[in-house]
Amino acid sequence: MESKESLQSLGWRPFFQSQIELDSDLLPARVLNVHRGRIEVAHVGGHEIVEISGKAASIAIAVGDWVLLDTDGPKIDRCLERFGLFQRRAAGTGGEIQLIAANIDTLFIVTSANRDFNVARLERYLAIAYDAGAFPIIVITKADTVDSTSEFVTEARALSPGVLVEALDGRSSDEVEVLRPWCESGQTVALLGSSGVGKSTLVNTLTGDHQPTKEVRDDDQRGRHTTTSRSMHRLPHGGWLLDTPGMRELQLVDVGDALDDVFAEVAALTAECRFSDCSHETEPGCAVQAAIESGALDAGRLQRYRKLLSEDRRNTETIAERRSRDKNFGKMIKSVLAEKRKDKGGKQ
Ligand SMILES: Nc1nc2c(ncn2[C@@H]2O[C@H](COP(=O)(O)OP(=O)(O)OP(=O)(O)O)[C@@H](O)[C@H]2O)c(=O)[nH]1
Ligand SMILES: [Mg+2]
Repeated sequence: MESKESLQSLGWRPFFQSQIELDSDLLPARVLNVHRGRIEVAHVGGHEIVEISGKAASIAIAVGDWVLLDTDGPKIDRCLERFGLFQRRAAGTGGEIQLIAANIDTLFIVTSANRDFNVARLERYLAIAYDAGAFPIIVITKADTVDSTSEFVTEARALSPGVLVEALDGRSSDEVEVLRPWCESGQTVALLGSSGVGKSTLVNTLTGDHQPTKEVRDDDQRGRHTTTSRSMHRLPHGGWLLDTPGMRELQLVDVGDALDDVFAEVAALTAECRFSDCSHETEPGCAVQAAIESGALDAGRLQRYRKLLSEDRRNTETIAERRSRDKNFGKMIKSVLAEKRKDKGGKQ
């Protein structure tokens, strides 16, 4: 068991404080791990494992959440509202939403200075970060393997207004130093990026830990995912770093406005089109097409924006549809039961 914690070092905020009643004797605790039937938490008294039972069984809890504990038991009383959430849709046909991580301050979007570098993927990650209320930083690893990273950096900086970009050798403690201000006490950081880009290497350099990393295959510069356990790591400066395999399956689900934050210049042009429902294809007075013709906007960027919009719509619509289907199914069951009752009543 680790030593005592302070609320500040666990990432406590006025936002969470405001959700607690004045005379509450419940204990706020940060969720470090979620297992089947139990969670691992940290609070001012230390770390402990809490069984999920009774009414808590119906509460959806993610790594990074704040819960309130009833200290005799201990039992989970409730989960505090989050300022942000990473989620995904489960694989397969069920497609329900799975919670991946909550209350993440900063997202290191990791890519490497090689064939992994892909603007469409980075734009998608940026939208996910904005939607989850996390501040994104694009980290380009393996800077030591190329003569210059300036092209990668320039391309990455052009993806969203004011986005921070750092190119570095993830194995070098000196170079990783630029990321430390985001890892100070009370800060929670998560990583997102394809397999083999060097996420665990960064975690190891930041924490001094020795998580398994994998040699990437030489032929295509890609790796296969090595990291399988979900966890929050303690950073030496007091922050928390979350390295979970679930992060790599994130999709756009109802990110809505976050796409307009990433593609701010496209969204701004859209407002200037003659028709408010302009599809930016053949309509007259289309500001987006005019910008492409004048060279002010890259046609590829518009295409990628459209693709992400339709992916978001598809995923979001399906959820809405599923909800309405569930509702209708519920109604149908009710009416069948009512019919049955009527029948019974009639026979008596
Ligand atoms: N030269 C160089 N190699 C690096 C750098 N970062 C990571 N590597 C190497 O790249 C390989 C893959 O790194 P990992 O840290 O395992 O990658 P990962 O993103 O955690 O991969 P998964 O856990 O599979 O998702 C390892 O052999 C690392 O040593 C870097 O900045 N420079
Ligand atoms: Mg890894």
